[in-house]
Amino acid sequence: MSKISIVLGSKSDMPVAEKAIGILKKLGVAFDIAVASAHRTPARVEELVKGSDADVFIAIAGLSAALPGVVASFTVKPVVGVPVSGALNLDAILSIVQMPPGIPVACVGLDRGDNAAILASEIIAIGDDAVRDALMSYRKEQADKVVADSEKVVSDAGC
Ligand code: RP5
Repeated sequence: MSKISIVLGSKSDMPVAEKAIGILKKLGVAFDIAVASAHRTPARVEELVKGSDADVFIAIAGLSAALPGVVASFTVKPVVGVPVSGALNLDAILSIVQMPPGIPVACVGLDRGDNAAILASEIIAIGDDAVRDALMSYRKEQADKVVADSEKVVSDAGC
């Protein structure tokens, strides 16, 4: 059973999805992944979302990024949208951020598949101690790296 379902608007969004996959594997959160376009295969999006046993969706899309909103239209489970960079960048960001009232989606930064996976895992962690512990360990790992980086900077500067 998947806790998180990742939906990509196109196979070309895979580099962003890889960031999410890396985090979910690190945290030990079960996930599934599929390509389903809001514009090219709307019926497939509906089928995937309505048939999913996941608790949270991550929807990754670029350009006129309707996918997160369309996923949200078929479920009351949380949806985290990831805008994918392209020629303009603001197009995808605004398409996700500016959802009309009533059907919200969360939006992380441009290409931030990693943050989408962390946010989705934090939602799962509300009712899952193992995921909460994995998130706490990851936070500590990041803090330890900052301290180690600082020590290296000081050492390299010869102070
Ligand atoms: C969006 O259009 C996809 O999410 C992708 O980011 C973008 C380009 O898609 P392809 O033409 O590469 O399939 O729907």
